[in-house]
Amino acid sequence: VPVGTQVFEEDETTLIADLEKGGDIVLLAQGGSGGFGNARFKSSTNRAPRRANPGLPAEHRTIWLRLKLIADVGLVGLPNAGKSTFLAAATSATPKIADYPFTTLYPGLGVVRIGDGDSYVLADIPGLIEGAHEGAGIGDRFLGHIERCAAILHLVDAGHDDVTASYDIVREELKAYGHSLDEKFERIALSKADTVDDELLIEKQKQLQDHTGKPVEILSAVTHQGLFSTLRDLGNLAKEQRINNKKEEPAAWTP
Ligand SMILES: Nc1nc2c(ncn2[C@@H]2O[C@H](COP(=O)(O)OP(=O)(O)OP(=O)(O)O)[C@@H](O)[C@H]2O)c(=O)[nH]1
Ligand SMILES: [Mg+2]
Repeated sequence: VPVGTQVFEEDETTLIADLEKGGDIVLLAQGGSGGFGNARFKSSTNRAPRRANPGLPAEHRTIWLRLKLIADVGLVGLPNAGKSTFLAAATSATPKIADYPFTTLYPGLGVVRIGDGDSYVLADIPGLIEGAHEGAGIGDRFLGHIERCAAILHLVDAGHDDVTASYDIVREELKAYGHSLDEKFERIALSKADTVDDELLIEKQKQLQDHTGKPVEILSAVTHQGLFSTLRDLGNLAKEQRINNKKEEPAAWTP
């Protein structure tokens, strides 16, 4: 199974195993024993034995496997915020990008390479809308993939009239989902900055900064404004977290 797979009992809630690192091994059901065929019972006095041994049955068990991607940084935002475009600009991933909501239907990953051979993994998930925790839109079913990220990059479309309202919708959904997603380190950026003129952009940046009390980056995946500094900051953060959690690097491992 891929790294990041969790194994649950048939009840879907009791966790049996959590395969977090490459090379983790767990035995879930003991295989049977093949038994012996009649040739095994052949001897000098009994050359055609009619005896055989049926062996032992294998263990049967129903389990659920749930995959949580292991990414360092997760991208969140409303549909059309430019998450997939950001992933495509930052990594060599080629997600589907289009000018309509819910272009992304499944999470996607990309590897961001920063200087000195360092790299980290960025995850793009489908957009969230108001009521996602109640199943609206694609719902919150992919938020599990963000649970293990060190940080969140929250993209707010700079073209929206009310950027603080757009921001709040996504924050509310993160909170409603639980699992401490709203307590994760969050980096905020106004995306698609090239579509708004500078004066208005600065005003929106100030609004969002005052509203959140956090710094707000100005970002354009098209002109690459703010791209590299954001990627570098997130990379440093991911590295710090990795050291804190003493998370082992996916070491050389072959199945
Ligand atoms: N001008 C400009 N357009 C952008 C930028 N980033 C994204 N877009 C456009 O915005 C639209 C939506 O971009 P996506 O990357 O598909 O948005 P998304 O957040 O992944 O959307 P969902 O997958 O639906 O949640 C596309 O038409 C992109 O070309 C940007 O920095 N500048
Ligand atoms: Mg997308």
